[in-house]
This record gives sequence, C-alpha cells and structure tokens, in this order.
Amino acid sequence: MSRIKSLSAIEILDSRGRPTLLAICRLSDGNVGRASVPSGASTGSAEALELRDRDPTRHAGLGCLKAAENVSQDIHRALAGQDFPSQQALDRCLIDLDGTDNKSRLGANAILSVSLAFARAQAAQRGVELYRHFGDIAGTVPRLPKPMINLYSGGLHAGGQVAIQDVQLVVPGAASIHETLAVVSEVFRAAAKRLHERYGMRLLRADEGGLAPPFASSQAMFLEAVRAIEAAGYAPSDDVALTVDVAASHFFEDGLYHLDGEQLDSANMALRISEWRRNFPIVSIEDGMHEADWAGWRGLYARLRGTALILGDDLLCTNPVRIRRAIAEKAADSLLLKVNQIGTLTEAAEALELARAAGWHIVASARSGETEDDWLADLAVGWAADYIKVGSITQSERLAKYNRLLELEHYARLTF
Ligand code: 2PG
Ligand code: MG
Repeated sequence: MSRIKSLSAIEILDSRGRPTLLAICRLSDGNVGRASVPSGASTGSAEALELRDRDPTRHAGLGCLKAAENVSQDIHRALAGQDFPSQQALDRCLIDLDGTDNKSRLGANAILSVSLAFARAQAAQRGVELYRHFGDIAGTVPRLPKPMINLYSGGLHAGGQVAIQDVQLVVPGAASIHETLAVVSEVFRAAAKRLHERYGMRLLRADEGGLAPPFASSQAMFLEAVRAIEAAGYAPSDDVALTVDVAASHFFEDGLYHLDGEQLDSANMALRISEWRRNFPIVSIEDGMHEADWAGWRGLYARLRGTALILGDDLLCTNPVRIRRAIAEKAADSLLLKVNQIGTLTEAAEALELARAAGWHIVASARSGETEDDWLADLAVGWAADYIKVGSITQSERLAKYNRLLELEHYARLTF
C-alpha cells in the first residue's frame, strides 16, 4: 500500500520555452516521486485537454498556474491520507475526481503529472527501477525499443517549408542502442554537411532538433535523406531505413490534402504515399491521412499493409475507443503511444493492451515540447514498445531519453 502524504506541482518551462508542469508526490513512508509532462504542437483533436491559464499577460496565455494549483490544492485535498494499492486505483480516483470525458476540469497535464509522480514514488518504495515498475503495471516483459530518430523536420515543427512533419532514421540491423546512435550520428553529420554546402549557412534546428532546410518538396526531402545515408557510407534500406510522420491532419482543408503545391483527394494522397514507399526505403508511415478521414485510412491500409507500419497518432490519440474502431475498420496496424494524449498511465496501458491484442506494433513517443525528464525511456522499455520516437540527437531534452536508454542497455543487459 502507498499512502499519499502530499501532492504538489509547479509551473516549469519546456523545450520550446512554454510552461508545463512538474509534480511531486510524497508518500507517508518518506518515498518521493517527481515527474514532468510534455506538450504537443501538432495535436490531435481527440486528445485530452491540456489546461492553460488563457491569461494573455503571461506566457501568451499558455501559463499552467491553474493546473499546478489543481494538483497542489484540489487533487492534494482529495487524495492526501489515502492508501492506494496500485497505479490503477490512483488513476481511477483521478479520473473520477475530474469527472469529464476529456479531463478538462482538472486538466490532463495536472492529472498525468500526478499519475507519473505516483508511479515514481511507488517504484522507489518497491526499490525497483522505473522501467521494471512500468512493466509490472502493464504486465509486460521489458525489452529495448528501436529508436526512430529525427533527421529532417517540416510542418508545424519547423517553418512549414515542407508540409510533412518528420523524416526519421532507423537502423534495422543495429545490435544495440549504442550502435544505433553511432550510425545515426554519422548520417546526421553527413546530412548537415551536405546542406551546409548547398545552402551555405548553418542550418536552424526545428523543435525536435531536426534539420529544417527549405526543401522544394517532400520528394526532395526523402531523396536528400537517402543521399545522406549513402554519403555516410551506409546502404539505404539494409543499413539505415526511413520512417515518416506525414502529420496529414495539419495540411488538410476543405476535403483536400494541400501537399507540395498540389491539392490531392484521399485516393490520390494514398497513391502519393505508396509512390514514396516504392521509391524510398520507408518502413513506417505515421498519420498518412487526416484524423477524421477514416475511409482514407482504410484505403491506405489496404494498399500498404505488410509493406510499412500504418501508424496512427492524431487518428488514435492513445484512446481505447478510437483504437477499437481502427482495429474493427482495418484502418491502421500500429499505435503511436503518447500518455499525455489520454492523461493517465492506466488508460495508456489499456490502449497498449488493446493494440497488442490486435497484433499491432507500438511506437512510444515523446512530444515536440519536452522536458529533461526521462520517464519515457523507462516506459518504452517497461512496456516493450517496438520503437521509441524522441526526436533528434542534438538537444538535451531528447538526449535525456536516449541517454537513459543507454543506461538501461548497460546495466540491465536489455536487448532488442
Ligand atoms: C507527433 C509529435 C512528436 P507533437 O506528431 O508525432 O513528433 O508531435 O508533440 O507536436 O504532437
Ligand atoms: Mg505524429
């Protein structure tokens, strides 16, 4: 049993310089857990609500003082002195206390910060590493995920110079996280050098640390990725493959996809994606279609199943109801798992279980606004995700997760 002594939260800043929350959970036996929550930019409309102050005189309305107060006052008052035997018991209590469908009363940021801080406190109480505790919560056997590492950015994470959001690298044959990072860093350097030669300036980095030059088209972005892999001395596909987050919800308007100067209907968008997959070594396609274009998703899945992961982010929002629908309609075969889209560890574990039972792949994902907290690495390992998506290798809020994976690989002797 874990009796809560106190809960509190403060407003801190994320990697974009925007407010977010850090929560602290103290148990009566002296164990303490702390955790901070990330925040997205290309958010799905079915995500749980991130509570912001909307006070235009502070942080452009993005302040989190109200959410912090909800933890330190409402949630503290309701939970302090209570014993919680499990994560599920705590999360159910938080969900009931909020009482809304999308956590809009207390805020999903407030609720998740408590859910995570409690998990850390319980892990400390049990004297086990966080990844092992996460595994016990979900009944999963820990395993290392393969990183999908951001190389180029566009869309809402960069200047929108290219509509699609992320082109990422995976190293299919790597034996370890160490080896993966070494290979990716060579490709990243080769890519930066090529772009420097071409554009004659040090390139600006996007939100997740990816390179964001003014590519003429999506096609040019993929082609340049392949050239960078080759320039680093690797074989595209066999040594280093690509994954893409199309983030199509964010360039869909009036029923059409506005891509590379063209307006494509759903069928032509699916056709365009299958051309990319044929011409480039793409092994995973995230959000190829708009979040409400279910027919488009079914078409994409029918066309590409078995050749690349059909990965749902905005489509699914880590929400069991939406995942059930996608399984039934054969609209996807992989889940991008972001716990802040749903707001508690327990509900995210339900999403995981559903997706696993359907034979889906799991990609544990960070957000574009992150903190230096590294719990995502433990979550990806503990929940045996197939992949982890954290962004590039050039910013500390991303490296906190990669470096924690290296630590787990080292002393827990975990493998892929
Ligand atoms: C995504 C994520 C992470 P955001 O779309 O997959 O890259 O972005 O956190 O902005 O939703
Ligand atoms: Mg996405």
